[in-house]
Amino acid sequence: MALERTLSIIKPDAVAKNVIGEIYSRFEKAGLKVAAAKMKHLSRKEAEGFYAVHRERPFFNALVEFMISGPVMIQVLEGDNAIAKNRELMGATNPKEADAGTIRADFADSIDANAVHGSDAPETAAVEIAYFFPSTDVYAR
Ligand code: IDP
Repeated sequence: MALERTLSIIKPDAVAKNVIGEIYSRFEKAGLKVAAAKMKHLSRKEAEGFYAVHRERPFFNALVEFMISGPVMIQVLEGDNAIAKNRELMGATNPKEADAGTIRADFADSIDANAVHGSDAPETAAVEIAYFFPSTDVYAR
């Protein structure tokens, strides 16, 4: 098993629903440790930069608007196979297709407001972690 780090974001809808603790609890029960964390209200520029790979997609503007609609909780998760494990906990992008018991099945309302973000590969995880955290703010667990 590979010890990995992944970037997780609890999106504005889930922060507004007051389920940060419930989501953290799922990370911890799955063996993922919080190695860095901060709450932040993203600027438009920050959200556009973070989702730059989706710039040409039809949902890009809606996604950026949503991500700046309120504060988000951003964390680095560390653990064995952290990237895949977090994606498993999150469930499918569209909550209607998410398996029962996943974060999106339980807390997301729509494909736009889908509660959480999680990196999808080691390369993107490294880029996304560095986007929000200087390496000195990430603590080996
Ligand atoms: P992921 O968050 O499950 O990795 P991505 O395909 O990377 O999904 O898309 C990033 C985000 O863009 C999604 O979490 C969702 O909020 C939004 N999104 C993706 N596809 C659609 C869509 O078809 N309509 C509206 N929003 C979408």
